[in-house]
Amino acid sequence: MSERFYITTPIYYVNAEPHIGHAYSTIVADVLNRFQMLSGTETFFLTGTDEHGDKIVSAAEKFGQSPKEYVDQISQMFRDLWPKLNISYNRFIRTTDPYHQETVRLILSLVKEKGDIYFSEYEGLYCFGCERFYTDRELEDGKCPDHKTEPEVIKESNYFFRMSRYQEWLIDHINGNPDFIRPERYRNEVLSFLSEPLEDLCISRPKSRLTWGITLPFDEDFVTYVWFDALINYVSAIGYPEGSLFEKFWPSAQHVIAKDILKPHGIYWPCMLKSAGIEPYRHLNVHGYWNIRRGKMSKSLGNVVRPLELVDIYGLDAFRYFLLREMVFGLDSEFSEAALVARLNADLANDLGNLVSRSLTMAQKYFKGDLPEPGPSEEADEELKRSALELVDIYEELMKGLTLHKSLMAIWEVIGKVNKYIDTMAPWVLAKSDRERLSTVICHIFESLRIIAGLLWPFMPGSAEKIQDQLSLSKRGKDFTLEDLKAWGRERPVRSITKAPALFPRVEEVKKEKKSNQSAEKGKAPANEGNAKSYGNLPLISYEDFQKLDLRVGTIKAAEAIPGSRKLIKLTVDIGEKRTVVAGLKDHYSEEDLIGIQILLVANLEPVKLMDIESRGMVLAAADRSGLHLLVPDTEAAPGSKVK
Ligand code: ME8
Repeated sequence: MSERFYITTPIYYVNAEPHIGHAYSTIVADVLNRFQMLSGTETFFLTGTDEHGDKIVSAAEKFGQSPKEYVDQISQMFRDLWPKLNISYNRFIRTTDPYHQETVRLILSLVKEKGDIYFSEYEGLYCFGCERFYTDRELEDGKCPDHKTEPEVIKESNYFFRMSRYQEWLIDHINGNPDFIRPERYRNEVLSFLSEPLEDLCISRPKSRLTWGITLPFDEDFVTYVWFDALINYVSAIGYPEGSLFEKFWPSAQHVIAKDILKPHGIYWPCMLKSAGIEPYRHLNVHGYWNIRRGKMSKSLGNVVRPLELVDIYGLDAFRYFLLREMVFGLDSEFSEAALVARLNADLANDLGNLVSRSLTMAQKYFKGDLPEPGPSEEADEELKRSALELVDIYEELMKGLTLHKSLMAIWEVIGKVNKYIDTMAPWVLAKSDRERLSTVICHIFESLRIIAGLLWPFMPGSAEKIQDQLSLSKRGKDFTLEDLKAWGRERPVRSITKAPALFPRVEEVKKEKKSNQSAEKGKAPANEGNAKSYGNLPLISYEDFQKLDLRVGTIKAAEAIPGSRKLIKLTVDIGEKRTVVAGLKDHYSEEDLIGIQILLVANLEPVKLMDIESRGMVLAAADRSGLHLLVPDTEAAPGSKVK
């Protein structure tokens, strides 16, 4: 194992607030980073935000802000989120940071000097969502595969990076380093892409069209293409070319990304590095998508899951555990709150939580919290010890191979074995008949738990440290290296063991508690009692008034832009009967996004004429700073179902 480890997440666009997809990549990087710490490696963990380009300008415009005001605000949302998810990064980079901009200009100059940049006129199909040109071959039914929109034809003069020059080198590099891009399916995808001639990359945008970017060092009239700018963050953040961190950490660089940005990372970036005379990164680790109801979670589809809402309800470590246990690294996963609850109750509350709690109770009850020395071992004790020690090696292999869910499965197998060992050894019987055996059994339980807690730390740092504390161990977290974990029987509790509250309350209890808190709040200031006639400035309505509203579930059958309108879309909605509804959604959703989804409709509003079209209903959506979010049933309901 190398002694250094450098891990990065994508730098996220600041055109939307963070969702669980962003949380997942960042938590994975955190887990891998913490695992390396357990291996005694010196690590560096980078994350940040990608702040230039068309997307950001249009997002800022929507809120009537300047790009700078806007990026400052959203970047801060990402920065504020990570500590709440217990992400222990070392640096947060922003592409608007002056040092980054200087490095981009330096690398552009190097690549130009090398003869790898030329000026040319180009006409191509451009997707504004992706901020890149597409070839016909890459489109699906003439549309961008990610945004499902038709790209626009753009003709302009620009600077190009001679990427084609590095095609053969890259194929050889990937073939010579089979784990350069992993898992294998993504390596194959990149190789398959490289089996066709590689086109050069357009790396500039004329300032006549876009000014929010880094000015090219060799032409004042152009800014740098956002991907050429963004990828360079991975070296600028550690002080390329001369910083000591760069020298120290770059040779061990690993990136974590999802499959949406495989091409820039698997093709553009190695070619850019090669051209600039920088060694390629070590590994590109690519994971799949979190989907919701079989569609990718995305802002434009309005189906994002916000991490902090889940953390508030279920607790941080249940959230981290669920993401890491549920997704097979590399494949897509379907997110469902019900699955999260099931895992929390079964794996965390039952298996792990109960094991810790019954062990602490026994230490208390039989030894007043002071663990004795173990007596001679029997076969069953040795077997448990073997399983726990072998787990450390198995875990190490699985973690190195990125099979994070299997590492957790291996830990849970041993948790199951310890629970079974307790049932078979029946310490409650030994307590009456054989105190020496009881000591041996309890010590084996505690040693196994010590190993389990240590291995859980990268996944659930908070809970692992709590368990280490409850076991009265002298060290916490990364101070227990894998080597330490294997030293069976060496650590002694540093103080008496006491009982502790449940680590993972079952979820019915969480919900009950939430409810009772809410009613306690209500008790303080009952909004609908006494003289209260309003919430804030809004007058209260009676239940009868509310009942006058006819709210229905509708399925959108068709969506068409209305010529001459910037905001309106004409929808055909099935609510048991077909309704035409005109809705101001164009700024937030494309027509393609809307077709097939279910919405909630106010079905008994008086018809109104908008752009000469009679609209018979109103679509419900929530509005916040980030835009509009359509309200949708959480599972499919029959069109026309009444909302109660
Ligand atoms: O692409 N499932 O930024 P971005 C899993 N700025 N992961 C997801 C996800 C989902 N549904 N949605 C997003 C960019 N992600 C560029 C990156 S890097 C030099 C520049 C995660 O904000 C995943 O890591 O669109 C994905 O690759 C990344 O967010 C895209 O983030």
